[in-house]
Amino acid sequence: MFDRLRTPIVMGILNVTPDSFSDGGKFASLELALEHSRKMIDEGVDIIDIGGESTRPGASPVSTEQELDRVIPVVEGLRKISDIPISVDTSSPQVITAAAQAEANLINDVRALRREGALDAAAASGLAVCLMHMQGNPETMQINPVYSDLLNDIKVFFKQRIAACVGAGIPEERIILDPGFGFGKTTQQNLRIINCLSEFKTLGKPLLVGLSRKSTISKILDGMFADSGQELIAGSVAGALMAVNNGASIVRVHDVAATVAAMAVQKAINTEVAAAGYVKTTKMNE
Ligand code: 9MG
Repeated sequence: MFDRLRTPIVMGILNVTPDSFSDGGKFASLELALEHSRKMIDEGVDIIDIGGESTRPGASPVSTEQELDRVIPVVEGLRKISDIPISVDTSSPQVITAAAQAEANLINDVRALRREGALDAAAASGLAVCLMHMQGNPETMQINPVYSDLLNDIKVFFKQRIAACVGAGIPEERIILDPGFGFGKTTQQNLRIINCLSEFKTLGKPLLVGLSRKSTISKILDGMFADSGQELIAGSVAGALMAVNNGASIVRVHDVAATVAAMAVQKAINTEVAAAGYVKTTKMNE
């Protein structure tokens, strides 16, 4: 799936929850979702991540029927108009199976295939999987998250989930890892994860990072601007660049055009350093 793609890969977010595309009935939501997909494709997105369950802190779970109803028509509709790689953001075995039938390419599971039946459904689907680390569940995860050793705890979790996937028949090369920025982590823990992504690179899998418009970014910017809409985008793009420079292969973003442009500049600078063969020096401003 990723062979034809440049790295780093920009994954565009397509939320099909009721709060994301305001009402208007099913057809209107499908049309709006496809319109937004076309926009992201025009802006240079590499893969579109479609999700029908809000996983924001405090969010309640949705039923399987609701999720199938929201997500699968959009996957089918998008596949009809484009061969863009499609990721489906789900933890549900039924949605995994239906997504594969609708010709999705990747299952992005914030619960790392821990829900009953998800591992077997993912293995049977033949799709690539993204295993995300989350401490707790979306309803409670931000209430005082505690780790004995943040990076090591996440690494141990990854090793266990990789072993479970391989045991269920998912080949190693179909596995992507995500440390779960914002999922049961404090602001400081989130920042540490971005600084220490190389710790997870030792597991030999592509890393996905999603920090777009998350509360850690808005907390950093809090109080600096009267209206922080544009600044939240700029802050998210800066975070994505840092993640890529520290080893992320895929960034999950809302703002595709801004991220693609920023990454083009980043690539030019990084390539010049590589081509000229000198060692970068960092000088702090005095
Ligand atoms: C669905 N979703 C929301 N945030 C996410 C993140 O950071 N990573 C992944 N893989 N999925 C996410």
